[in-house]
Amino acid sequence: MTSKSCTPYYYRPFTLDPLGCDAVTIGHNFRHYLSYHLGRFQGCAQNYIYEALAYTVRDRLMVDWRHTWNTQLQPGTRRAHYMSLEFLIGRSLGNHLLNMGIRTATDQAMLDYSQKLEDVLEQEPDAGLGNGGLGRLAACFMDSCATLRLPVIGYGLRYEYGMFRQYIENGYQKEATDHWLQNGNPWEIERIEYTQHVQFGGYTEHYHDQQGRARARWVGTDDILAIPFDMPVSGYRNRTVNTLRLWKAAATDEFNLDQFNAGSYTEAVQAKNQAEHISMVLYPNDSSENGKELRLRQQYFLASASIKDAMRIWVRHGEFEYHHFAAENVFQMNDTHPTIAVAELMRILLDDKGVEWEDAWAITSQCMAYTNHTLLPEALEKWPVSLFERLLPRLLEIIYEINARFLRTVSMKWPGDTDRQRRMSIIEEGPVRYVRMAWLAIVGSFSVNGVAALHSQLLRDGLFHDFYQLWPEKFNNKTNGVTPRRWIAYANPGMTALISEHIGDEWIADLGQIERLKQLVSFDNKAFHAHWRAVKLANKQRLAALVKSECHVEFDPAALFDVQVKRIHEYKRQLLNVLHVVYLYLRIKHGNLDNWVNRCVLIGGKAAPGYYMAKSIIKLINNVADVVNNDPDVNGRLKVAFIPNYRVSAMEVIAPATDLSEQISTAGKEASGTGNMKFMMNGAVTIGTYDGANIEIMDAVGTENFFLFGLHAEQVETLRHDYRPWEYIERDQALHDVIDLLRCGHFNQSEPGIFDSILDSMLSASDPWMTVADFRSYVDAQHAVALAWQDTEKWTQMSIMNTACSGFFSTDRTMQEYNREIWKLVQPPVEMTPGVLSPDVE
Ligand code: 26Q
Repeated sequence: MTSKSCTPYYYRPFTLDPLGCDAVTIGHNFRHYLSYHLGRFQGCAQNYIYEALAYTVRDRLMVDWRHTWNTQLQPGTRRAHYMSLEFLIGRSLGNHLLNMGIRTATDQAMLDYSQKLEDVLEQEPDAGLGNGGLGRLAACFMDSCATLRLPVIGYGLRYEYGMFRQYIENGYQKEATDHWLQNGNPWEIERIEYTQHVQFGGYTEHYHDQQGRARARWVGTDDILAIPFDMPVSGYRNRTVNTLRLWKAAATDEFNLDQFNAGSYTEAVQAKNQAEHISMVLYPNDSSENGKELRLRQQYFLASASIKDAMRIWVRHGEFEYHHFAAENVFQMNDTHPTIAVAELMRILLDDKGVEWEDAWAITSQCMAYTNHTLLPEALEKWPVSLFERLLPRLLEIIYEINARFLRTVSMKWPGDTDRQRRMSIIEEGPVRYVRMAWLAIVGSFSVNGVAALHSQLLRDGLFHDFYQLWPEKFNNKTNGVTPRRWIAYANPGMTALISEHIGDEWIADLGQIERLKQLVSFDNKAFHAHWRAVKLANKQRLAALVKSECHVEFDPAALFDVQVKRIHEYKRQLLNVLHVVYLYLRIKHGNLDNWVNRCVLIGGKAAPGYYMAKSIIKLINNVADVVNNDPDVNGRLKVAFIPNYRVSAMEVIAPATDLSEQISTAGKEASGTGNMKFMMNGAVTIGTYDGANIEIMDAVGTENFFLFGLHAEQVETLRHDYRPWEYIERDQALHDVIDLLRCGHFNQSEPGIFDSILDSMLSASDPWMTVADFRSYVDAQHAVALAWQDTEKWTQMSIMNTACSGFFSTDRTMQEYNREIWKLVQPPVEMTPGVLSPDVE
């Protein structure tokens, strides 16, 4: 017999009073936080206003967050775990306000406090926990999973320092640290109670257990604590709040105690610092950083803590029959970075849970899935065996065993084909032996996907061909997307209001509906077209103000805004863009102004700190900008600016203001691209090569609304055998003049020779990026752009068509495909939770 009175008080369920979401209550709560929690009053620094407001908003997520979590932990619920070394989240406050539908009320609450919400939002530092596309993709995926109510948990690292801050000095990139956590992070909740231990170093012992079975244990290790910090991921107006769990590294107490007992206080503190190094800094995507021990430590730290956490949750909530683990858990590995998870899950099953190899392998290879994000062979991760041996000895043993068994499969299928065995081996043999992480990922996963149709095709035909022949059923494509909440509804409120006025607002959570804009494309919708242009113009004014303050360059909002923002890399060919700028400059100098269109060229992006060529390209862009912007002959016809410290919050201003989106990579090199999709959604027209998701963008929007140019991937590969860049220069006077002007030092009068390596590589027969081969075709396409721009009405139609055809590129579609074909999760039933949010009034 149980009665209410004998229930321990800590088990007694309680309900939370719903928090009001009207302006008065929000304002009241905000002032409460500011004064009673932060101890600040009227007239305090702006960042406290932001912080108090963030807590106010977070409170309003809490009930739904708890409810979503509990729902997802129900026994029998299959969950996906998105494992990624990067989550490029950007800012959170404005995004939550949008998702919760309380922006208008919050606006008013801030006005009542004599604050503009827009200014408060600007106080939030970007969570720059990623390099670029791959990291931002993870953040967009999380957004869509919450909106689709899919039980997906994100697992990542809580870097103390995110992506470096870039500033420009004398045209050169300089790096500064990004201590984004300096003023605390109001969105995170530390959950010390779910701390995990992660082992490093030590050695393995082999023994026989009581049943006489051969077993292994990993001993003598230095353990590190992994402390989880949870960030809420709100869905769009659906009462769902998913979780992004980020691990922070800390020293174990035992570790410290040993040292303290030995009387070495300072050494103990040092050891603590060492341990905390693991989650200290995000590695920039930098080939010079390849093979760095700390990076491998980060990878294992993430993989181990996350798998242990997933297993803890699963065991605690009902299951303990390990053979069922794969039925309820799937891990999606964002590139090879967390791939050591394959060996770690094997280790846990074998050594800790006593599962037999065959069963452990069946479980592991049924719950791991791998996404590839690159076709550049030099970017494939490999780790020296010697490093593995020292850092993760037990995992290396397991990898050897996986490899031995795998190579037996290979030799059964292709008897005697030793060359194939050498190619497919997870261990690369040679003077230095390496573990090939992509091979481990493929062998250990039931699904391997690329991120755009062409990319997945090239994986099957090229890089992964041997594996495709062995296991064709593993390979699939999942074309990337971006979240329309952040990239349209939040970033472009003017366009959002205009669209919703005409087709309603369901498109925000169902982007397929945006196709209905097509009915407004024809000439007779004059008022709509004028309104469309007015929105774009206002967005361009906003960007012009940013460019003015950041680059000290005046952009005329009436000019064509021609934009290329992305990481600086040779394959992305910012150089080709520069060649075109110099070409336009020469046209002005030569008075060749037929069909001239005024342009503002904006380029932005970070170069990896150790990537010499990429850094030279930034210097070149800045020097060209300097000459062009200060030449009186140019007279406002052409402006060039390099925007420093390109990041998520900068893109939120840039994409809505862009007319022309530059997607000009060497064909076959850009796996997908996602910036291309953000621009398209915001009504920019693309000038692009037949590469990555550009192809699918062009298919969706029609060739008449896309400026295609350049060699195709197969042509690039064919040409490579006999590439003679100088012949293009001899044949093309315009290209000749451009190269001559660069060569003679016109853009580096006081620094002779600094661009020689750039010119030499462009003119070399072995230039992998074939920049000059695409010059003529690019310039011709740019002429077509200029002609189209001159016809304002035609350009407006193209712009609307781009937005109207962008439905496919929502991550909602991408996530539905992952779910249907890989994860196979079920959405939990909708049921109302306590705590009523105000009805959406926006
Ligand atoms: C590797 C080793 C050591 C340190 C860092 C790294 C590292 C870090 C980040 C290697 C690669 C990355 C990021 C890669 C990336 O962003 N790839 C992009 O992924 C996008 C999403 O799928 C695609 O759209 C882009 O085409 C692809 O370039």
